[in-house]
Amino acid sequence: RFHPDRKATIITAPFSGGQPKNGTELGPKFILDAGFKSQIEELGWQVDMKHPLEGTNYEDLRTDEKDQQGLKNVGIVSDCCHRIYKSIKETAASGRLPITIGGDHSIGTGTLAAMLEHNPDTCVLWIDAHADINTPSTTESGNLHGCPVSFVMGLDSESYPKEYQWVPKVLKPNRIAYIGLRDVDAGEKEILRKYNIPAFSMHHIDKYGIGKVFEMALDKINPNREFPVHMSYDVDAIDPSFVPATGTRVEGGLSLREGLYIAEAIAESGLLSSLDIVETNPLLGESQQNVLDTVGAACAIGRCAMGQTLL
Ligand code: HAR
Ligand code: MN
Ligand code: MN
Ligand code: MN
Repeated sequence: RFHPDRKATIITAPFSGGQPKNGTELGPKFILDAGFKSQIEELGWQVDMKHPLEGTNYEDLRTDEKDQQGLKNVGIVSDCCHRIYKSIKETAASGRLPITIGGDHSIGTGTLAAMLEHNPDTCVLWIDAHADINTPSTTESGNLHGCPVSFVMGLDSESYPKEYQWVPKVLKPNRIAYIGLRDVDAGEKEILRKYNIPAFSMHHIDKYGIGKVFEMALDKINPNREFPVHMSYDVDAIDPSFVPATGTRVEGGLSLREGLYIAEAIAESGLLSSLDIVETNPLLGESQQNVLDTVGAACAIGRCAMGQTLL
């Protein structure tokens, strides 16, 4: 069991430069205002905080323009990821469990890079409606929150912009598994097939049930249950009826219980070594209740992953 001494650090990543909608940068504030830190403390964790993006003004710099390569906001995304990366590396080196609160999923490049450098045995559970494994050559949108996995895997690396040169290519395709997929681009499907990356879609969850799918995913990347697990949790994995305030809603997602089960199961495994909770966008709810539901789900994911339902 990793982190028996129960020390964690909440790392805020108020960032929206990996996608085009205002508001994702407000995720950390809403989640913290909902009492997230004390909720984790009540579970017996000693919790401190880091704000590696303090003093930046990325929101003013974000544009909808694509560069010559078809990518948007490469400079600010790379800079943001580098700050997150350094902060998480320090946190992990000090023996604490990093909980990174986004912000859009482009920050995943920073968290994956840090955790895999910290411990190259780390394996990754990516919980998402999307695979986020586009490369600069395959992305249609140019939104970098659709690309964080590919950079750390070094896919298509001759196409990387110079700003991304710092990223260590540390993730092997047999060390990541997906759960919750239902909106995967054609180019991404090709990558998943080519590298034989374990990917469990909503179809698999209907077919086998979430309990079985969770075990199947770990069997692929961590068969002896010996390696630490980084869980990167995009709240859009959960159905938009429960999690409406997020930027890329896709119908037919996880029930709230299935979504929380995944977090509970990783807690039960004792293997969690770091956690991202991303893509909460408090400006996108159609009502105050929509925002409360989404922020509430984000907090619940965190509490479950940190052991709330363990008896
Ligand atoms: N695949 C699409 C793209 O590359 C959309 C993926 C991004 N959406 C997310 N990430 N919320 O999980 O643009
Ligand atoms: Mn392009
Ligand atoms: Mn995502
Ligand atoms: Mn997503």
